[in-house]
Amino acid sequence: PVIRIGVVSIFPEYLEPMRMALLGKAIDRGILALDTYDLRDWTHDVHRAVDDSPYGGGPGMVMKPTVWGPCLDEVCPDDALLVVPTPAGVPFTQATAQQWSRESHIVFACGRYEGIDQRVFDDAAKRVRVQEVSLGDFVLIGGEVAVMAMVEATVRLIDGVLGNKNSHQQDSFSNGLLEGPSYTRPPTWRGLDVPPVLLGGDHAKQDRWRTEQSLARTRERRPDLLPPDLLPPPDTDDTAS
Ligand code: 6GU
Repeated sequence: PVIRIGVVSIFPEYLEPMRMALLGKAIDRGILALDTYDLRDWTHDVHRAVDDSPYGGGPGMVMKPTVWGPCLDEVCPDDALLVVPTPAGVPFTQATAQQWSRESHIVFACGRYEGIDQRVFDDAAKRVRVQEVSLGDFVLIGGEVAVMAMVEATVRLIDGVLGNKNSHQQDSFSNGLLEGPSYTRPPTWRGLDVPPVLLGGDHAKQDRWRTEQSLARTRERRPDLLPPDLLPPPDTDDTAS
């Protein structure tokens, strides 16, 4: 395969949708190899315990290093990138997806409960690259759904995965801006017209229109993405109210 992806979870069945649709086709074509692992296969006790109460007190449970350590020794070779999905991680962005799409092997370690004993990653970092990564400023129950999002964002950038080879060259974020609106037939629907510029044949004019739409949408929804010179002038009204 071009890329091998391993995912360790206590709910490996959660990951099965990754074998559908475009990612499933990438697997069928031999571009992607997807290995899922049940963390409980590395437990030692009759209860198959993966968690324990936290040192220092506090709510919830922490996942045990004595289970995670032997698991990662086995499923995460030295040349893999080890990714830990956590709301306490560095932000995952389109740039992250682009970097990961050039890796040959990524292993995701999905935590549940309040997290995984930090020594698991301090220990793994002695031999592999480790990245703790977040999807955004919200909290999921576990890492599985985050892994699915990150794998989709990454694998779709690999050559041969998308039907239209270059359809990701125009995505939101590939030029740093949000993508504007799209339209198809019919030209009028429920009293709403397709913008007339798109019905004409002037492709240069259409390109300029799309760039304007991208800028307007980005200014409205994600002003944080725009360089200061493209933002509206700051409000300098200092009138007391
Ligand atoms: Cl990557 N994992 C979890 N468990 N929660 C999250 C997240 C990741 N990103 C945002 N919330």
